[in-house]
Amino acid sequence: MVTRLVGLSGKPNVGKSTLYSALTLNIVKIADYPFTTLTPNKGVGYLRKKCVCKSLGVVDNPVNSRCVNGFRFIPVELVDLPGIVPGAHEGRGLGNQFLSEISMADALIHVVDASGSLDAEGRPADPDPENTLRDIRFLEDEYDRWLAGIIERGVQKAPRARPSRRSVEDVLSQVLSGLAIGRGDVEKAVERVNPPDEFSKWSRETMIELARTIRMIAKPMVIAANKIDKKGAEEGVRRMREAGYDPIPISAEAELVLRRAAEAGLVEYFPGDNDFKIVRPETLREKQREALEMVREKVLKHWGSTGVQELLNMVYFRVLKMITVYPVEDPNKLTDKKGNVLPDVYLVPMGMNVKEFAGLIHSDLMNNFLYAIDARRKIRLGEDYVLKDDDVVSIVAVGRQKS
Ligand SMILES: Nc1nc2c(ncn2[C@@H]2O[C@H](COP(=O)(O)OP(=O)(O)O)[C@@H](O)[C@H]2O)c(=O)[nH]1
Ligand SMILES: [Mg+2]
Repeated sequence: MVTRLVGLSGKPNVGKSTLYSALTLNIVKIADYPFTTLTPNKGVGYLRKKCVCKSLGVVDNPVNSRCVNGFRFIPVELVDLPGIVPGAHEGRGLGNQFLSEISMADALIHVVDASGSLDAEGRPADPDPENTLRDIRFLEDEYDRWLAGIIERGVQKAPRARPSRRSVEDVLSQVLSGLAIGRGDVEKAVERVNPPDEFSKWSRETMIELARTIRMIAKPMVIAANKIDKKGAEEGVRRMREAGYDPIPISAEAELVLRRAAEAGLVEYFPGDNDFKIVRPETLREKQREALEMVREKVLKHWGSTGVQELLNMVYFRVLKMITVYPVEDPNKLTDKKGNVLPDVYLVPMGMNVKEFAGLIHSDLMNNFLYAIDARRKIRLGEDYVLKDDDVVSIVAVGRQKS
């Protein structure tokens, strides 16, 4: 599996921890999954995607994921980051620590209060939809200025090489290597910004421009417009859209209420559903019933869902451009060695070929790769075959040849 770390960022009190709790309260948890909470602020959430079992006409028994009512729930890692305040790039409010933590993530969910009722520091304020736009820009700006600082210091310390595009890329890759920013991303950014080959000619603007471009390439961000159950949220969402952003409206609190109720067996609800069913109405306390009805009226009926599942799916499937692939040992029975049907689903980056995929399962499978079998079409696939979403493949390697 190719794992990506997704970070929850934003100013204080926007609902990062609530969202994190909701996402990591795994009502579909895999019985013997090795971890749920990795460290105090790192945990496991689940993507929800239609499983291939139905279209293949089989009943599956997954191992690395869960299948519920024809939907696969696929584990992914999340990190709840400390709140960021203005001036963070200069070290304010644990700013540097925060910004380096942000850098460990491969993608960010930027949580904002869609109702706009928090000031820049996260204190309650009169609702103002402009606050949402300010929040988005300020986080980007803090990160860019911090990254520009790192670039500036790194470039000043760089050994003198003959000025060339190549040496610019070398130095930047080196400087940024600790921030989960790869050489490929650096090359793309340098190509776009086209800075002078000589570092001495770089202005502060060049550094900021490079930082901004690198951020957009290496740390893609999705905006979670939280607290849609609150007054003024609709206006906030509209303003963000008018300004050209693509926020996902969510209510972290509503999702948390639903998952807790589902975990307690009070309701039937799966993340991403557009409604829930009260299981035994007589066991509900009045307060609980009221809270649930409020979620139904203010969130589910009005917005279609709490948005929380869509948000996580969006990050992986659209922003990080991951697809799902099901490896099987037996292409006819669609099983692993033990007879589990469609045991695993892998998240892989779009564009990966089947030989690279074999390497994800086991290095031997890649090194001894002969060909793969497309289990749907029952045809051979060569090593260059580029995987498609929901492919079901069996890898054939030397020493593991099928009779
Ligand atoms: N109305 C409403 N309040 C929320 C929602 N999500 C979080 N909150 C509240 O916002 C406050 C701050 O939440 P918290 O998760 O601690 O924010 P953090 O500082 O960003 O981690 C708490 O009082 C939450 O109950 C939501 O979806 N709707
Ligand atoms: Mg928090």
